Amino acid sequence: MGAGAGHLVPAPEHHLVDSDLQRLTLSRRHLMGLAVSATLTPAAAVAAPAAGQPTAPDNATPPPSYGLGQPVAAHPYGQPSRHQRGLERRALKGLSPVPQNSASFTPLQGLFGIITPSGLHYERHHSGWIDPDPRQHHLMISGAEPALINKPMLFSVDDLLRLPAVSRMHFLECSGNTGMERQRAVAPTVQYSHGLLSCSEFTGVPLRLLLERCGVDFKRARYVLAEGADAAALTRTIPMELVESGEVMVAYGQNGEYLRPENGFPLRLVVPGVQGVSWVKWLRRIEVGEAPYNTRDEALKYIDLMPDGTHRQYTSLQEVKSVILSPSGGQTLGRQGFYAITGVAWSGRGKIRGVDVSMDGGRSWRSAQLTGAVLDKCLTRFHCDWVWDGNEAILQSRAVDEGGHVQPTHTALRAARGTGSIYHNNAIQSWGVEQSGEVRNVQVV
Ligand SMILES: Nc1nc2c(c(=O)[nH]1)N[C@H]1C(S)=C(S)[C@@H](COP(=O)(O)O)O[C@H]1N2
Ligand SMILES: [Mo]
Repeated sequence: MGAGAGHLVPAPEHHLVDSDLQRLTLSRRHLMGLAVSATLTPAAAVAAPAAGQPTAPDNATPPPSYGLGQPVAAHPYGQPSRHQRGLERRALKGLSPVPQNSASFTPLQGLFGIITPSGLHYERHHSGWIDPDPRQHHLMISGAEPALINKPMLFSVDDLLRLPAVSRMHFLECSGNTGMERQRAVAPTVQYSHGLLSCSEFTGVPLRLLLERCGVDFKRARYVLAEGADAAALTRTIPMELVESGEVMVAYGQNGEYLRPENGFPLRLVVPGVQGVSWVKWLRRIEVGEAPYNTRDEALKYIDLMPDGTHRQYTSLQEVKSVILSPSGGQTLGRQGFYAITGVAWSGRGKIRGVDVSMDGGRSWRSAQLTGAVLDKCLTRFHCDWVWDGNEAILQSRAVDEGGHVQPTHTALRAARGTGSIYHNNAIQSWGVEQSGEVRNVQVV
């Protein structure tokens, strides 16, 4: 399968395999046309032909259908096109010896806009995913001491569904995302470098509302402990200010339907802007207390070793960050000419103010266009036009949020945090474009 003129060849996992092509009973000419569009990667889709290039006859549109298509409800639950192959979450071999305590990555390089389809949301489980019966599942809200709460309560999922709901779009990022890239460029594709990142519309009940119903003493109870129903009994402390802001939500909905079991069905905590581990899945218990809980998941893990030998604990915000998704690692530029560089930016502190893009490894910058919605603690899509002259280039993006926080270089991040921690790497990502058109993960220091 050749690259169309001016087109990007996607990373290997997005090629149709030969046996797929053989099953298509079309003429070779149509096959060629299909093969290019059939990969359905954004890379192939967004790269416009070089200006003034006539459309190649090989890309001619196939004739329309003259017969009937498939009947309605052939798939009661719709599926992606059979031509969209390879757009899957993927696990890294060797990341963990146990697949129940591991992670799978979202294929960011293949997504449009800002929403992650639920079936492609990344996964991070500490003891495997479970699928609790929503008729049995409950959320218990109690106090570390009886005096902190007037009326401890047990909510069924039905109880929660009857309360006024809110729906909000937010990104969810594991604090270990890009952790492998702390020292040097490792991951071959953006799926593996940045794919512990997804974005959904979540629907649920603000936790503040539930705590108010329980008569929590907000003066004394300044912390909340959230616990999951999985065997890991994952527990995290959430500061009460976040709950009082109204942003923290007990969610049951994701992208218009119930949460997927992998993502916490029937209930999960949504803590916008905060690292993934605090978004407790299969949420079964909330306790209010006067002090942070210092649980296993916040004492032995999710701490950052600083250059002076101390640990940063309770680091929770996901700082301003961005990444170019196309062109990105593993893809190949087919020929010199026009490319629409595109990617996503996000900040746990609020909205994205702007994104700059560099084609020369950070020597000069151009401002990208923010396209689509610019929402609070949500992925924001950016685009920047580029005419590749066929020479080596290093593509970078640098986001700034509404508070003026700027995404750092690796050098700046190391100066501030040293090299001992793996969490919270929000450094500028570089993609090296070679003369051959191959795009590789490189690190610019
Ligand atoms: N109960 C429970 N909640 C959990 C986890 C878990 O293993 N168990 N993993 C956490 C971590 S580390 C992350 S990054 C997110 C991942 O959410 P996702 O699997 O929906 O992407 O869930 C968090 N909540
Ligand atoms: Mo995580």
